[in-house]
Amino acid sequence: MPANLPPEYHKIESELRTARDPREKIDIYERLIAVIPHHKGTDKIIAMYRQKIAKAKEEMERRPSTAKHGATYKIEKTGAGQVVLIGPPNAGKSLLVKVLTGAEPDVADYPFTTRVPAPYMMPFENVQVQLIDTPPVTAEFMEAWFPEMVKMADAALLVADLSDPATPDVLDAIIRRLKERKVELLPEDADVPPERFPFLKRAVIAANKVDVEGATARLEELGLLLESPVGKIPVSAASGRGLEEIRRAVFRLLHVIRVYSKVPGKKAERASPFTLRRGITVLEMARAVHKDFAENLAYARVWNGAGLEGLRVNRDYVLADEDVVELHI
Ligand SMILES: Nc1nc2c(ncn2[C@@H]2O[C@H](COP(=O)(O)OP(=O)(O)OP(=O)(O)O)[C@@H](O)[C@H]2O)c(=O)[nH]1
Ligand SMILES: [Mg+2]
Repeated sequence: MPANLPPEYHKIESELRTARDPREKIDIYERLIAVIPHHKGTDKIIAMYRQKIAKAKEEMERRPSTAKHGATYKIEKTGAGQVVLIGPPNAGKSLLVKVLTGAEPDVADYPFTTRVPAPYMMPFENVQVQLIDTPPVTAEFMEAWFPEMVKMADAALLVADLSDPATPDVLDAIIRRLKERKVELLPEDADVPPERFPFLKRAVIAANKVDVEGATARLEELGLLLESPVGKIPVSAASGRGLEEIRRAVFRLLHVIRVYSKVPGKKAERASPFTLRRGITVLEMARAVHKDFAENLAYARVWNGAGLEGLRVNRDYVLADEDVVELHI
């Protein structure tokens, strides 16, 4: 073995002692290859790690676990919408979920901490959005069920790690990987026709760890280098900076509105809004409230922040976020 291996090599190599699954090992082998100086004296060791990567990949494919788990990873939707987190190892996905939801997913300073996807509820004003914390993905590994989970979700929150200089490439690789599975990530304002729902997902990037040294420069770099048109929000799950912006952006991705129904002579029930898709009409809202309502709907009255005070509207009136509606049958 050549003696001139850099100190990082030994540090990374020590992670192999606790590495349990093949994905994790592959990640370590790759990082080792990246830090080993490439010259004649290191050809053998690099070849050895390449072989180990190939072996670990075979092992992953042999494992029946992914196929078996496919069904159990269908996470039932609750709340105003389901948003899946996507990101490389150690980016801070779980810590973000923790601070946004108040739940306790496992957070640790080693990669591949999260092993299975799990849902948590994020409060936003008077609604709840379901966030799915997920195991990491890289250019090399994306488990078969992963793109399927993205297809079922309403939107995606991509988590970037600003402590990693390779972040633009890492993200582009993940985005490309999803594209190979026909899933495309779009900016927040994109319209998605219903028949394309599984394949087009609105997304936003949480550029995490803005608190670390050099993060500002990396954020700028991300803006310049990233091929994807998806918007970026600087955030620190550790310090709390940018969390409110993330909450708002996640809600906006869903393209839903909150509508309050009101009984004549009474106040609107602001604590329990109906969450409905953008562009919905009074008639469609009536149908969502109760199917008998829709059949017998005569007209509605609308109150909103823009000055409508009980204006009488017909069934084709298009509702907006925070409209108060009184249905008359
Ligand atoms: N400085 C700093 N550290 C952070 C921030 N967010 C997360 N971390 C740290 O980064 C490490 C990884 O955090 P996790 O939340 O476990 O990352 P993850 O993306 O869920 O990792 P995997 O589950 O392995 O994919 C932990 O040591 C966190 O404390 C941040 O905003 N700033
Ligand atoms: Mg995690």
